[in-house]
Amino acid sequence: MALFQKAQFFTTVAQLRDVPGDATGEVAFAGRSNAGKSSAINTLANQTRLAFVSKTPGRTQNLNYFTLAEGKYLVDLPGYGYAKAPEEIRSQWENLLGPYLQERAPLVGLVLIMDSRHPLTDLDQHLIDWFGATGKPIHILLSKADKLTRQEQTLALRQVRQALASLGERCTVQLFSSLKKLGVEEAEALIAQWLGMEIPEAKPAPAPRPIRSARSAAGAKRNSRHAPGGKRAVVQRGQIKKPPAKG
Ligand SMILES: Nc1nc2c(ncn2[C@@H]2O[C@H](COP(=O)(O)OP(=O)(O)O)[C@@H](O)[C@H]2O)c(=O)[nH]1
Ligand SMILES: [Mg+2]
Repeated sequence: MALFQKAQFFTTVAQLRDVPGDATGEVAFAGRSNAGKSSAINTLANQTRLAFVSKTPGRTQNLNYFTLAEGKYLVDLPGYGYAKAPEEIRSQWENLLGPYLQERAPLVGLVLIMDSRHPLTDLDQHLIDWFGATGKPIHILLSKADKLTRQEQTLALRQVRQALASLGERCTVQLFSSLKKLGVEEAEALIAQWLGMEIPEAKPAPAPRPIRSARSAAGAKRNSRHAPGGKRAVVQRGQIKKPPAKG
C-alpha cells in the first residue's frame, strides 16, 4: 500500500498524443469489466474512491493517469468485454489501446486483473498476445481469491501459470483479494521493481498472509522464480506469436 498511498488522479487521455510528456515510468492496469480492477487499484492505493474517478462519464473509454511520484504513473485502461459491439472494440484497439500498449516507451509493464474464477477469457488472451509481442513483463492478479477455497486457489494459480508458460518468467501470476487485502505486498513489490521505486517504510503487517501458503503449496520450484529481487528472464520477440490483425 505504501507505494501507492500518495496516488492522485492526474489526467484522462483520449488520444495518444496527449499522454504526459514527463513520464519516466508507468504501469498499466487492464482487465475485463467487473474483474475487480478498480477495487485492486483502490486497495493498492489504500484509498477507497481513487480508481472510481475512471468511471466518470467521458473517462471510461480513456486512459486514466494517476501520479505515484514525480514522473511515475499508474495508468487505468478501459475495461473490456462487457456490452460492447465488436466494431466498438476494434475501433478502441486500433485508435488508442493497441498503439498505447505497443508504442508507449515509458510503459514498463502490464498488470492484468482476471477474476480467479474465470481467468483467461478470449479477450484476456488477446491482450496477453498483443502486449506479449512488446517483450515487456505482464503480472497477473487473480482477483477475488476470497471466493475460492485454498485448494481452488492453488489450482487456479497452477492452471494460469501453465497456460502462460510459453511467455516464460516474464509473465508472473499471483492471487489477489481486495476484500481480504491478500497479495497486496507481493503486487506492490513487483510494481516497485518495475518502476525502479523504493517502497517507503510501512507499518508492520499484523498477520501472516494466507496467500503465501497457497503459493508454497503450489510448489517451491515455481515460487523460486518470483523471489523478491529475482531477475526476470527476457523472452525474445521472435518467441511470441504476433497479435491477431484485428480485434
Ligand atoms: N469478493 C470480492 N469481490 C470483489 C473483489 N474485488 C472486487 N469485487 C467486486 O466485484 C465487482 C466489480 O469490481 P470493480 O473493482 O468495480 O471491477 P472493475 O470493473 O474491473 O473495475 C464489485 O461488485 C466489487 O465489489 C474482491 O477481492 N473480492
Ligand atoms: Mg472499474
